[in-house]
Amino acid sequence: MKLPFPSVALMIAVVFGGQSTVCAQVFTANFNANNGGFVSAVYPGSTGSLVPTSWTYGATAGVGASNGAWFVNNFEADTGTNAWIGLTLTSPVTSITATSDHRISFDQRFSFEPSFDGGQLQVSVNGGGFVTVGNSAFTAGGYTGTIDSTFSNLSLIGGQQAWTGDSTGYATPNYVTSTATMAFAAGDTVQIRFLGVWDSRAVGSNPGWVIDNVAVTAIPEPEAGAFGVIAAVVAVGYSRRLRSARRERAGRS
Ligand SMILES: [Ca+2]
Ligand SMILES: [Ca+2]
Repeated sequence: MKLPFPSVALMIAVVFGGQSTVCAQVFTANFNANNGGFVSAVYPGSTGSLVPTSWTYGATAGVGASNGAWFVNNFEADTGTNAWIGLTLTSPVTSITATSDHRISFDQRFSFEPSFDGGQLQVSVNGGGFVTVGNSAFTAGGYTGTIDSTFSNLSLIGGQQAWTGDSTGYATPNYVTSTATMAFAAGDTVQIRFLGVWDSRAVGSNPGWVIDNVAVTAIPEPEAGAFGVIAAVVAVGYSRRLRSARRERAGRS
């Protein structure tokens, strides 16, 4: 192909992603009209001898203190040491309709005894065992500390990262939005649950942990609002013709 000097064929292909920019919400619960079908339970194998409090649905416990949410107050698991009690708050089963990354988000406010009591987010896929969501999955509002593994070495979550201490703005009160990203496949069934674990003696302020505005959202690919730009620069014979032109100019001078 004969190309005019300078023989640069510049091809820029700009491809705008045509995918929808609307994220598909597959589960949402703001607890304003009801408890969202969530269920409280004592974690099997809890070792404390004292009777724990329970997760409670409150019609005016949530964000802004004017709408519903789930909350749990702090308690001592035992009068001695090295005992713990876990309380779980589990969502209904949610069906996944698209194979993609999903965003799990919720608002929370907590006051746990720092480094000894704490909370985690867990997920069960297709009826399997609940697995704690690792801190690396959080893009916002991740875990705030590591639970002691010496004094509380028998705690269910000893040595693990968890939400512990007071959440940012707890006293105000403000809520922290936590967001984790996980990949699910179309046809999966998913349950999420909040696991709080308390050891003996000292406790945080009440309410100990408040959960509101839980949502699971499918993230389109590419990400909403993104567009791909593919730029290809093809320089055919540029260097050869440039050298040739230089020789021509040199010959005329
Ligand atoms: Ca609410
Ligand atoms: Ca404690």
